[in-house]
Amino acid sequence: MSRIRSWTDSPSKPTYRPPAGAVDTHCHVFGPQAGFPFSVKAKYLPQDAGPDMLFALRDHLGFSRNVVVQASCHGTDNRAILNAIAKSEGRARGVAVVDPSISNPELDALHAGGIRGVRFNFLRRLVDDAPKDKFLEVARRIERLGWHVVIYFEADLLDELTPFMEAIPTDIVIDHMGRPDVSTGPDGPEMLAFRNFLRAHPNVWTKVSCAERLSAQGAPFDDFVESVAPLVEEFQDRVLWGTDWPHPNMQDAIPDDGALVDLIPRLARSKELQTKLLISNPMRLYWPEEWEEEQQ
Ligand code: 0GY
Repeated sequence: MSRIRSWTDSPSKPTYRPPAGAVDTHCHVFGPQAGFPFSVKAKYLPQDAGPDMLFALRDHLGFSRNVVVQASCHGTDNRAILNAIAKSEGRARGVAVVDPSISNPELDALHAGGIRGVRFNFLRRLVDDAPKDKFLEVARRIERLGWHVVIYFEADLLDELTPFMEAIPTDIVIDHMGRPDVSTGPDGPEMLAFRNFLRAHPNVWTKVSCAERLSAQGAPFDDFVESVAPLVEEFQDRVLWGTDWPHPNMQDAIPDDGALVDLIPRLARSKELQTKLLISNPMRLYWPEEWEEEQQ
């Protein structure tokens, strides 16, 4: 497998300036491979995109913090994201992918390293298996740490996964809204099904991210904006935003990260909504102690 490159080295400077303290809640690191090898089960082999590059992009885009999500190419070896968190000077936290047989002391060590959630990935093109029964056991075991569960699936699985998600005792964050078809507007069948799911499940949050994957039209992503802005308004206390840098598997349509940031004021159409999306919501989930202290 040859190593692919799915990001640009020269993203534009966004016109929109995120408020001070803004959090990019969905990004990854790839390696660097010399220190942090990819999994033998990886479905893609990316070029190195390590913490220095991530933090340079964070600063360029005007963000303050990152939530680094374990990418499938690193399997259940979380050392690359732990390395990024350790180098961030307190400005990154992480979401791990764990082997269901992980011990409690190993979970405690991940917590000490800045991990605040586990990710369950149901995309067949990214992982070989997704054992719901074992995931559920993991979800029950991480509850004591105050973590949440991040789930990545595509819209055709929403109904099938609903009983599984209802059995999870913690908060749940759904990556990229469960990848709905945004081309049919906010009340198109998949967007409506997802909004109804959020209405019925107050412990479920979502990332309103990945216009570049979900838009049928491409930049400037009008279909995505039209479908997603009403969701941001309705669920304003349960939405997060992220760049998805370094955009795994997007080598044939590499997005401009600056243009993605410029979507934020179109999705969250007031300063108040932007503050919730970029600061209050992610801080409550990933830096709760710091957030509570700041509120006093
Ligand atoms: C994303 C999307 C993708 C990849 C991964 O873990 C991963 O490899 O999440 C994808 O290919 O859709 O959220 O980064």
